[in-house]
Amino acid sequence: MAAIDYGMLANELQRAEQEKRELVRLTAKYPEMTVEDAYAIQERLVDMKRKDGYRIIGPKMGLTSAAKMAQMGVNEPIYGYVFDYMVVPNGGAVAMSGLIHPKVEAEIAFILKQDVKGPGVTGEHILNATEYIVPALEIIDSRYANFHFTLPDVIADNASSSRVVFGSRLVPPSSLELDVLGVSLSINGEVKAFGAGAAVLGHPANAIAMLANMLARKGESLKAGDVILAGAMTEAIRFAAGDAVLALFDQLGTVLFRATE
Ligand code: OOG
Ligand code: MG
Repeated sequence: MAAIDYGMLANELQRAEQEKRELVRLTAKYPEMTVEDAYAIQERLVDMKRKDGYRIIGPKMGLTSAAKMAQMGVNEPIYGYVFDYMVVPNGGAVAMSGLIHPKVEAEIAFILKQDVKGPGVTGEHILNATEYIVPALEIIDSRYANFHFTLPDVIADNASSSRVVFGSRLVPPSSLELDVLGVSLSINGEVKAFGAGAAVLGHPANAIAMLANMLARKGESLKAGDVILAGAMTEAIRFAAGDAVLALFDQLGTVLFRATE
């Protein structure tokens, strides 16, 4: 059996993103790949992006809702990293020519005012350490053909991170009840999906707590100023050039982009 070369596989994933090219999932060739191997590949990929001069906005959680786990056929949450080059202004354009086969999902993001270090972190700790809640649309773009992957594949691929649009309204968490906060996701005025905060591990703060506890395994922590996506509240929806994509959040306002050629 071939040994797994983390650096080489990270490089393949990086090139697939840059060249907008689909890859066959890594586990087709390396069926023995573990979750630990996959995070080691992700770490190499993240290092490559940093060496290219890109900055991390924050880590993100993925596959934190039943809707997403069922859609992707995967049964445990994962994390990845969102970089500055992925951020699109609210109301801005997402060019399809820069992407492979993107999908969009509605999310809640947390902006921390304090560092948070696991293990033992709870949702309540997270709410106390949060300065603002901000609504978001995440655009995911798996580098694997047809979004077909297993858990290690999607971890290695930085949890399909590709673009993100943040809303313009920042609200302190004390004035929100995030579990009952609802969202609808529409394309060209037609509602495609809807959900609520509770879809994300019962409460989106639980997803951020889980992230802090997962990062603690490698001695890392969440940092003040991090902007952290809690994971999709809805299933992910395909869109096409010409589409206007809008998320309408209770109390948090709208997040919107237009897909262009
Ligand atoms: C993995 C990314 C999942 C989320 O919010 O659940 C994710 C994927 O579905 O391709 O970002
Ligand atoms: Mg997501």
